[in-house]
Amino acid sequence: MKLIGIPASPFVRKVGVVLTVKALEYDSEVVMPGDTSPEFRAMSPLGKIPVLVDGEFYIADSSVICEYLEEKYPEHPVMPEGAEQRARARFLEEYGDSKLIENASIIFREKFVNPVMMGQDTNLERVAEAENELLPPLLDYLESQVPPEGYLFGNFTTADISITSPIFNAEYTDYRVDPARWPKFAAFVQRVAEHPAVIKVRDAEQQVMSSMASGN
Ligand SMILES: N[C@@H](CCC(=O)N[C@@H](CS)C(=O)NCC(=O)O)C(=O)O
Repeated sequence: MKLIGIPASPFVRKVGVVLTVKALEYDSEVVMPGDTSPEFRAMSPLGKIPVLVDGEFYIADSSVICEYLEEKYPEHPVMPEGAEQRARARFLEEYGDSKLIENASIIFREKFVNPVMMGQDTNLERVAEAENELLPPLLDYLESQVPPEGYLFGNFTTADISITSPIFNAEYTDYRVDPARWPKFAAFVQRVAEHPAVIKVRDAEQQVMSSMASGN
């Protein structure tokens, strides 16, 4: 299998973690978001990463990919049991993939991508807005959803990585979820970060990001 995209994308990381939890071997191919090559566009008509290639088959969109993986490779499930829990897991996945990424990525872009990778200025007002106004209500909601111990639904699921992956991007900077204000969610982020699949995927991501920073 091949996972296409830049590993620091929260969506690519999410799929990498699901593949790893399922013990599925895959190669990574670094493709930047918005790549215009006809080969990439043929696989990803919306121009977005990630794309998964599985033999002759390919498909884009992290949620679609994770659902495909769950159906095709049901061993080591990444969805909870039961219609209600599964619906709740999908909702939390969507919450992470939409509002949380939209706002956490402001910090990642302004304090990491722009200054470190692009040599551009950081918009400090935008960072302050994200940290003080946009993210707190989202973190309040997540604080109300995560358990004091363990994962969202017992076993580790796609929802667990979906609601933390955007935070891992913000953590490329000095940003951390404030444990004084959101103690349950801050501890949850830490627990997910310590899951063996997450450690493995983030270690590989670090290697790619370091070699990109050093130009190799
Ligand atoms: N719903 C998609 C969103 C993927 C997405 O937005 N990826 C970003 C990179 S993190 C991208 O490729 N953006 C390029 C663009 O929008 O042109 C998914 O879950 O895979």
